[in-house]
Amino acid sequence: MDINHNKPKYYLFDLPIIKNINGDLIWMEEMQHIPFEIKRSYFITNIHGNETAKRGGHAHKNLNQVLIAASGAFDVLIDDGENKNVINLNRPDQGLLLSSMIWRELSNFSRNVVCLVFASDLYTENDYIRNYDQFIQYTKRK
Ligand code: T46
Repeated sequence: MDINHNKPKYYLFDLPIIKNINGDLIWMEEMQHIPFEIKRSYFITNIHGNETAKRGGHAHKNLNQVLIAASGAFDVLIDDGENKNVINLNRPDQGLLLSSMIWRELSNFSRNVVCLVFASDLYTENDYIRNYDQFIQYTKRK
C-alpha cells in the first residue's frame, strides 16, 4: 500500500514510549505509526570510523522507509532535488519518514549507533538510483 501523498515527502514523528524504572519500551505498528505495510526491516550497526563513515548516497524510485536511531545518533541529509535539509536523529522514540524520490546521505555517526529501518517493500536493486545526476533527471520527469 502506498503512503498518503497529501503528507510531505519526509517528516519526523514521535513513537509511543512507555517508561518505567526498568527501562523504556517503544512500540510501533504498521499503518499507524509506520504509515505503510512493513515488508522488510533491517538495521545498520557496528560502524567503524564513525566520524568519517557515510552511508546512503541514493534515492528510491518507489520505496518508502522509516529510519529510527534505536541507539546513538546520526545525521541524515535529505534532498528532494530542489531543497536540502539535514536532520539529526538522536532519539529512539522518533521516526523519520522518507518516501520515494528523496536522496539521502547518512553521516556523523555516534558510537554504538543502531539505525533501525522499516521498509515498504522487499529488497530490489532496481529500485535504487545511486547516481546523483540521474536522480535529478528523474525528479524533472515528475
Ligand atoms: C537506505 C539506507 C538508510 C541487501 O541485500 N538487502 C537489504 O535489505 C539492504 C538494505 C541492502 N542489501 C545489500 C545491498 C548492498 O550490496 O547490502 C549492501 C549494502 O547496501 P547499501 O549500500 O544500499 O547500504 P546503505 O547503508 O548505503 O543504504 C541502506 C539502504 O540500502 C537504503 O535503502 O535508505 O540504508
